[in-house]
Amino acid sequence: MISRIDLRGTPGDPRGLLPRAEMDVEAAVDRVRPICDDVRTRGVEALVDLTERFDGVRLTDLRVPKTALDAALAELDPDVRAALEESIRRARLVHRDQRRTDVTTHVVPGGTVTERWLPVERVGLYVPGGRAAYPSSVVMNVVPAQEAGVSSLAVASPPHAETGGMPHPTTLAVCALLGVEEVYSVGGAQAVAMFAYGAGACAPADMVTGPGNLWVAAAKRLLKGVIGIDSEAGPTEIAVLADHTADPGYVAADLISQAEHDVVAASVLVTDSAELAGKVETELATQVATTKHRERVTEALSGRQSGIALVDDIDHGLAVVNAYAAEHLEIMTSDPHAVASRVRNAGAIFVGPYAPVSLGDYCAGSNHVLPTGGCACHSSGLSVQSFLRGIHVVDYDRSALATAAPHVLALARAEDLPAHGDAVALRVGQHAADQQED
Ligand code: HSO
Ligand code: ZN
Repeated sequence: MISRIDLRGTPGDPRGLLPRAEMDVEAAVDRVRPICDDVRTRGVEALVDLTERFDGVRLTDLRVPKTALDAALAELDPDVRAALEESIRRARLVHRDQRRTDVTTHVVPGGTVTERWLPVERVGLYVPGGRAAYPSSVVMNVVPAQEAGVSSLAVASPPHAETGGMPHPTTLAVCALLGVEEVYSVGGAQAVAMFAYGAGACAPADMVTGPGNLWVAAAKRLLKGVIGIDSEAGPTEIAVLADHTADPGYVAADLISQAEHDVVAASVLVTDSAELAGKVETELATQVATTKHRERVTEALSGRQSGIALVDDIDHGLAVVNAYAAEHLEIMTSDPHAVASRVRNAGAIFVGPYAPVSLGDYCAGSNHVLPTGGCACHSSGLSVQSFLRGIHVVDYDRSALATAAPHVLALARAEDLPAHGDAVALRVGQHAADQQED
């Protein structure tokens, strides 16, 4: 079911050797433009009409009442509640440590630059409905925002006709658990537009985060600039770098775990052991046969974006996985820590046999919103940093300015922007500015 990709004896540039699924967000942008325009011009009325069109319910009030949030929490399965509480606790521990302190640099006597870290004021979080209604993702978005100090946080999630036009009850419950009280029954591109432009009771947000389908991704791409966005999330990916010491049952289970998300999910094993490759194929056949979502898993594993890549040795494997820049990278080798220390590109690294991706998905304390599609070579997963802005505070007195004056003048001349120089010379005197230059 899973194909083999033989990379042995290909010592050249490893980029592009592992195939990837493609998602055409650009094509969807034109489709969501009228939806977003409608929300911008007609506000709540447009949201009500669009919700009826796409979700099949005509709502009189888009805001979920607090009583519904509390009721959903009261009805939450106690085991799920305990798991979410522990997941939140661990995530808080990790994300609290990501907070930044302001740093002041004394550049010259009397001249300082301070980097002041301030949270984004208002964040809208999109939570998908349907199959991808993951309470764990609500935790992964809300916790870093809260730890960053975001003071206003609103959630939007599509309503379900069966639940009286409310979002998924577990989504409501986890919002209550996290202390998020502003929740809207709005989904799709129109939810992103609501956060970007504001509508009715929902004030415009500075930033929108959270996973979503193609339409949500397209709306984020379209409205980026009007509103800040997190990274564009593509289908999930797992790469496992393993040698002959790896447990084939563990490797197969982990490949299946991410394939379970989506028919276009990518599950890739990179190994220098043909023996392990064979055993993993056998394990996959056995485990897939009994896994609940075997149809989806089979389609993902047999897709061109998944495969077992054979490499010459672990060094070669490292070059291949670094070039691939997987969202999740597991290292299952005899010396996983040493190998992990040489990874340059990955959304998150899972070291050794006891750190499967699904631990990170739910309860490691790490964030599971990670760069996909190779973006790990330039981007990070969601963190406190995602919700902070570093503002430079420039504080110079007259004599400190005088030390910079000739340099400002010289660069202003070089760029033919003499008024830039004049603004400095006016303060320290043209003579002083020129003199410093000599
Ligand atoms: N593996 C997914 C996140 C997730 N898994 C949510 C389970 N629920 C993308 O990193
Ligand atoms: Zn997952």
